[in-house]
Amino acid sequence: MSRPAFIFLILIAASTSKEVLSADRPNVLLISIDDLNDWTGYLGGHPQAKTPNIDRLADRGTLFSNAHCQSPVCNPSRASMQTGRYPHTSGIYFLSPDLKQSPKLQNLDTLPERFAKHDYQTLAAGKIFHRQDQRFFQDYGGSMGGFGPRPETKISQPHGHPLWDWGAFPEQDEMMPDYKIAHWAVEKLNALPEDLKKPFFMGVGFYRPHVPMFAPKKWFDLFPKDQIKLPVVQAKDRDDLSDYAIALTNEKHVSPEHSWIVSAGQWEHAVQSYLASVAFADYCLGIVLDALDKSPHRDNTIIVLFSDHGFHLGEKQRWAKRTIWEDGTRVPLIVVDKRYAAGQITTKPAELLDVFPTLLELSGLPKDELQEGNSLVPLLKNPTANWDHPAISSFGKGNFAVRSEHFRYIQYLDGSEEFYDHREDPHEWKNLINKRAYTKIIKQHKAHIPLEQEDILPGNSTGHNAYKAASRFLEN
Ligand SMILES: [Ca+2]
Ligand SMILES: [Ca+2]
Repeated sequence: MSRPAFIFLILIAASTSKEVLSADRPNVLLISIDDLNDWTGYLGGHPQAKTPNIDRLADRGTLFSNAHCQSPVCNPSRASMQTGRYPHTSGIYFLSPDLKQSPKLQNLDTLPERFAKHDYQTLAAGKIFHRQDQRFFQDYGGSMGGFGPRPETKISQPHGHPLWDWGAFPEQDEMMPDYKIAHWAVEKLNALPEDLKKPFFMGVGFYRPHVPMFAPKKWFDLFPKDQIKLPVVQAKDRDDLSDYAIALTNEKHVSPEHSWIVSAGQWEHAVQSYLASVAFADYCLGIVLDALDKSPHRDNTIIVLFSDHGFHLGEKQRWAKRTIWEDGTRVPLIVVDKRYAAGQITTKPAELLDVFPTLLELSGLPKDELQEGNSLVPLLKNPTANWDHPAISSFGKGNFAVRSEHFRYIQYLDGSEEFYDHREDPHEWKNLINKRAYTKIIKQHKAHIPLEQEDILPGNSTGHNAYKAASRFLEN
């Protein structure tokens, strides 16, 4: 063959293979549920949780039952996940500043922007980022009202932050932003032709169970108040914590104090409201999954479901997020990809940070060596594969948790430490830091605390305030 003819054939082959690759690329459906802890069917965080749609998604893919956020509040968790950088790399540890204010993040692609660069159509509605999602998606359908309508007077907590309330409200599902977000996704899925010119990357971000824990009454009726099981709390659990740790996790926050919730007779009602809010968000998820299943894209769409952090409902005698204990960091994480076995559960530690490199690999996009997470594809292939990557979470510079398959190590800025053995202490009641039998394994965990930690970028947030308030327990 003459040389020009040979080159011509190569060019034809190259352009053809590029087209085939592009058409063959899987779609991505990224679903976020805000502030959802482990109160789901498979994770078993609460015995009464009703999440049939999260469960059916897990049945279709791989559930990461030991997955953790990198920060137990929305903004840093989502900024980290969407850029593939830890909070201690970006300096974004708290609810402010915005990710574009970090010199380390401002020039990076976010996850949807990376997909757009590789010829994906990107679209979303609701909350995927902490705010202003329209910056990152080609087509953003809006927040649809975000945290939703509120009654004229608060239902359950007369004082405090306006978002901190719970109870049956409003009357109809149709009035809820999450319902509208689900139906936005249905319309978009129905409008996508069978023969896509570009694969899609769709984000669907639900706002419940984030406060206000409101949902229509029928969702409350699933959990009669007189039958509510309360989280188990050990009275002297906090006696083995340092003053710094107690102050960091309990002061200067907008959530009510546990003692108030109990004395006001609101504990059962608040747990009921969270369960109802979770069940409602799960219902909205089901609306989207049904539409995908009826579409021609069912078998060529990777689905990732996650929550941005955990949530306390009385455990450790506190409420809401902002802790690096199990209740604060454990999140649902499910990856569905038809090329791997269905119904798998892996107990290996996973990080939300791993989603970015995982989706690059599953979609056949170029690997990004600067990503700080690890592709989870080896665990999709083999859920019991050797896995030497513990999950790292932080709440401000100097406050870190390292979660391995069986243990959690915590180190605070005051030098205090905690160590828990999840095989015998799932509630993290018994701090084993001084137990000689654990000395070696504690040292191995401690070695994962990052040596270099970016300073906290300035901002005004509950996290900044709590971090500052707790500093009175530091020496000097
Ligand atoms: Ca959140
Ligand atoms: Ca304890």
